[in-house]
Amino acid sequence: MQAKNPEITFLIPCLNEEATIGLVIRRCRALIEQLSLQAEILVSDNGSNDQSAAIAQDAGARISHCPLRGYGAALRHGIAHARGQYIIMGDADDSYRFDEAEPFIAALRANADLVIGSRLKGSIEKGAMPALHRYLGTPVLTQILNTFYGTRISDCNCGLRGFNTKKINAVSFFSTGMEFASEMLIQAGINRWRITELPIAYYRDGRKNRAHLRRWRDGWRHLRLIMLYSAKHAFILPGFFLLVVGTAILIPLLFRTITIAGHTLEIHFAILGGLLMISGISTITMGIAAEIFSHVRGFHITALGSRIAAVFTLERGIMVGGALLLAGLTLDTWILFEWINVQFGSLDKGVHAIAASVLIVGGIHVFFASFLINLLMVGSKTYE
Ligand SMILES: Nc1nc2c(ncn2[C@@H]2O[C@H](COP(=O)(O)OP(=O)(O)O)[C@@H](O)[C@H]2O)c(=O)[nH]1
Ligand SMILES: [Mg+2]
Repeated sequence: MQAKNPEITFLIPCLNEEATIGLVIRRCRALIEQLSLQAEILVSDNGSNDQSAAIAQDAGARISHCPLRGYGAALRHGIAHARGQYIIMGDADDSYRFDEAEPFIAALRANADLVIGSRLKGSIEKGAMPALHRYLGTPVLTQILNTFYGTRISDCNCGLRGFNTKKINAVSFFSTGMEFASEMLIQAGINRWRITELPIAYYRDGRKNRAHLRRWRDGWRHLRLIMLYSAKHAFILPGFFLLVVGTAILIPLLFRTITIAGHTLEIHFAILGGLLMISGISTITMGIAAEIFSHVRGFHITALGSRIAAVFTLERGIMVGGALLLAGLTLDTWILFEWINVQFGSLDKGVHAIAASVLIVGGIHVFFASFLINLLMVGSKTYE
């Protein structure tokens, strides 16, 4: 059954699935026979303490033992040990049917880098997927992934996938849990893989014990990974948003009194606007630091990160910080002269003083942040 130079590796991550693993392997074998495939069946066993490994072996699979816990760890281990030119992966709980995977093979042969199933565009057996996952969790995570990484899929958590072994081995992954499912799509998006989506049928799993997935913990792990890979969406865009909103509040107040529905906006709004501007500046600099860190460590290279790394130097950072500081001090000096003009009497320049403070504090922040960013670049090609 196990071909020497397989075209396809059927990869099954498995942790205590003795109720179903045999059946899942038989489905692979049925497809292999039906299509006369040169294939191997590889079970990446994650330290099962039931009969899973023995059953898998008897059913004709090759077993590789993954020492590290977690769905991602099991899959990465399996990918590293796969001999096939293409890999088709699916759960050991019989919720995906390998014997329906022929279109996956066709798509891989037609040069797709990644083929992913869609349960939402296909069919879902009653009771197979909780409503919360189907109508909220999966669509929301999918939408975020599509927006951040330019993919165009409909079911980011689908566990029936196929990929080109060379392509997947050319990128490095670090996640060990369920969030590996997202990391693969993030890499596919960043590296512009050719992705094919196929509607599939999803079935109730055949196991008696409860699912490994823990919805809130795992949902959060997906989300934080999606943020981690995109400094643009996690820092830079929110930072600009804060800066723009803060500016839109503070600047008009410098020039005139603003009245909304008979209420005059007092200095409190200027304070809010100013503080939003400072948090915007600080969030943007964190984003620049994150992009540069990711870039120089080769964690992930984005077009924006490359551009920032090419433009940023410590001296430029110092100049921007210094310019802000100088502008703030100039404005404060002007306020001081105005105060002298009224013989240190009462002066209605509170909003201007806030604007001056924003420039000074923002300048100090940029100044010191530049040294930190510079430190992150030490040892990289872009460091001068
Ligand atoms: N969660 C989890 N799943 C693992 C692990 N190792 C292997 N698996 C397998 O990964 C697959 C997916 O797990 P499952 O609980 O069905 O997740 P769900 O389908 O997303 O609810 C199953 O075949 C598990 O046996 C592990 O350490 N943790
Ligand atoms: Mg499952």
